[in-house]
This record gives sequence, structure tokens and C-alpha cells, in this order.
Amino acid sequence: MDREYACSKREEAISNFRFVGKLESATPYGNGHINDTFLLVFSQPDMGNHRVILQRLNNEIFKKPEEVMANILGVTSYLKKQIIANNGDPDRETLNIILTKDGKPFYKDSIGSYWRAYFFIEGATCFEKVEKEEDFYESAYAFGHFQMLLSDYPADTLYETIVGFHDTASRFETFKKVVQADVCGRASAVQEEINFVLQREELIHILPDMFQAGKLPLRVTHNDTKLNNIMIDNCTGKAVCVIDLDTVMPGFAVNDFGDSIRFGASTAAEDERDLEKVSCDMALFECYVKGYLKGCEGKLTDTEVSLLAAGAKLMTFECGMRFLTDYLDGDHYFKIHREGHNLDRCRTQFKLVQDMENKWDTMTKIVEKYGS
Ligand code: ADP
Ligand code: GN1
Ligand code: MG
Repeated sequence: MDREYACSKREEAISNFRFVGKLESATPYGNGHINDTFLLVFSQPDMGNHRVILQRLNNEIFKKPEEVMANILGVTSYLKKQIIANNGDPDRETLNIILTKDGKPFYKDSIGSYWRAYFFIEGATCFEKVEKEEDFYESAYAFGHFQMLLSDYPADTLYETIVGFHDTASRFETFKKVVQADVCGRASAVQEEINFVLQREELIHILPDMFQAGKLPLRVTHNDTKLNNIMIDNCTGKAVCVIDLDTVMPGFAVNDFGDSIRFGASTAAEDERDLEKVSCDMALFECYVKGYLKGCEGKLTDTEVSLLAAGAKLMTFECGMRFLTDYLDGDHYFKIHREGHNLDRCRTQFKLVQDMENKWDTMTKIVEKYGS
């Protein structure tokens, strides 16, 4: 469905939530590639304004939005109990869902789109790029802590909201089919990138082989651990909240670690066109390893720790392959804002993979330093 058409039902959605006050404004918000996010401002006499996040879930990608919301309700309720037990602030340290007028965690509009709303977490910022090393450390600690807090959550009660989300082997098969079909006639011009993927097939077997051998535990994982999915407190500089819980599912912790490195330890934006600017910063890598392991509080096994660098390379490779797949397939999955956007994104990821290959000894030594 056309996005603009889908979003035209925003007013209808707004009128169906238990929002308080008069709507002053509703504006597009954030930089996500999948869902549509809006910032709503409400006013109340004598009480000033308050803000709310409203999101339209992309139900072409999340085929069962009810299950996404069931996972989020389950995980946030569980986290809330632990936050309260630790004298934390449950209104700020996890997402708080605003229900619809008939008590549901989502609203299905008249054309079939799903909407959900959260209280806005005030006084905190999501960063698109590391500005201070401390912020990256904080994000690492927060994702590690998230892993630790959920380590006893019954993973089998979670729905797999996108089947095979980080199943790199099945994504590799899809990639080969898309290259073969070449529906947009784009393959011949990106042969170098296609070969880059094909030459690294051995990467896709590392984690499944370890899992099958019983050496890698399935855990509750976030699966989209980008820096911009952590809110950092504007005053204290501490991470306040892990957000964007749509992809919380059973998975491998090393992938959560890896996805953070792919995005946050890069010296350039995910869609930078000048590849000279793109590399994996070893100081940032070290800072993330340190923070993540501290946050995990010893919950990771020695095998998981030994696979952290592999997770970073794998997630970067997988993401680059996903961008290239979408480019070849006609840009249906990730939102694009310019011609060739997904190809630019793919190229930064492959540049990072190459850089990690060159820095492999340094990466493994850093992991050994903090993991032993
Ligand atoms: P996407 O899946 O599109 O990345 P997110 O859930 O991450 O969507 O939301 C997009 C942006 O909206 C975030 O990066 C953050 O800046 C902001 N955001 C989301 N939820 C909240 C919240 N509860 N409070 C404040 N800001 C939020
Ligand atoms: C998407 O929604 P967003 O922008 O946080 C994608 C991630 C990718 C990421 C690349 C559901 O995340 O898997 O790593 O883009 N989310 C989904 O930036 O596919
Ligand atoms: Mg996000």
C-alpha cells in the first residue's frame, strides 16, 4: 500500500486512542526505515503541553501486528517489574503503551493499517551518530543490561514477528534468487557487490553450526540494536531506555552486539556516499565491548564472548546483503529518499566488512582483553 495513502488515516487513528487534551500538532518524526513515526503535541488548560509518539506499523513487513504488540506488552510488563524492584522509574526506563478507547494496544484503521502509541520519554535524546564516546559506552551498557534483565524471560512465549529475521543463510538464498530474477535490470551494473556477497558464503554458517552443536544459546534479543534505539538522558548522560521493541524475538546475543557495531562504530553514516570516510573505529569497538560485557553482568557464555567480533562482521555483511537485495528487487523494503539509496547503504556496509577483515586481529584481541 502507498505510504502516503496509508498515513492519510492518521486523524482517524488519533481519534481512537485514549489521548488527553487538545491536539496541537502531528508531525513526522525520527529516521526509521520501516514504520511511520509521528510526534503528537497535546495541550491541556493550566497544564501545558505533553507529547506522544504515534506509529503506523508496516504490516507488509510485520505480517501479524497483533503478535508484535503482544511481544512488546509481555516484555515491557516484565521489565517494569524489575525496574520497580530496583527503585527505577518505570515511566521512563521502558516503553509505556497508550491504549485505544476500547482498551487495545493498537488501532486497526478502516484500510487495515495498524497504529500504536507510546508516552514520549522526555529529557532524553536518540543519536544518529556517536558524538561522544561516553554515549556509545552508555548504549552498549544499556543493550547489555537489557539482555541481562531478560535472561530469564520465557523466550518460547515470544512470537517470531519476522520469520528468519537474522537467518543469514535463508537471506543468502533469497539474495541469489533476486539476483537471478533481476526484475529491474540492475544486476549487471553491481556485479562487484554481488561477487562480494558470493565470495563470503562461509560466513553464513558460523552461527547456525554453533547452535546446532549445542554451543550457542537462543536468548531473548532485541534484533535492531542501532544507536538511535537508545534514549540518553540529556542531564546525566546515562542511557534511560531501550526503545523500538518490534523485533524482540528469540535470537543470538552476538547478533545484537554485532548490529550495534555495524551502525555505531562506523566513522560515517549508513548511507554515506564517500566510502573514504567509512571505517570501523577500533576505539569505539573497544568502548562498546567494554560497556556491553559490563551490562550483561556475566550472563554470556565463553563461546558467545568469543563470537562477538564474528557477530559484528556477520551483521554488517547481512545488512549490506539486505540493502543490495532490496536495491535489485526495486526498493520495496527499506524506505529510500533518493535514487540508488539502498545501493549506497549496501556499499558502506561492505566497506565496513572489508575494514573489519583488515582489523580482525585487533578486534579479537580487544574482545579477549575484556572477555577473559
Ligand atoms: P523505527 O522502527 O522506525 O526506527 P522507533 O520506534 O525507533 O521507530 O522510533 C523512531 C524515533 O522516534 C526514535 O529514534 C526516537 O527518536 C523516537 N521515539 C520512539 N519512541 C519514543 C518514545 N517513547 N519517546 C521519545 N521518543 C521516541
Ligand atoms: C531497519 O526500523 P529501523 O530503521 O530501526 C531494519 C533493521 C536494519 C536497519 C538498517 C524491521 O531498522 O533490521 O538493520 O533498518 N528493521 C527491520 O538501518 O527490518
Ligand atoms: Mg528505531
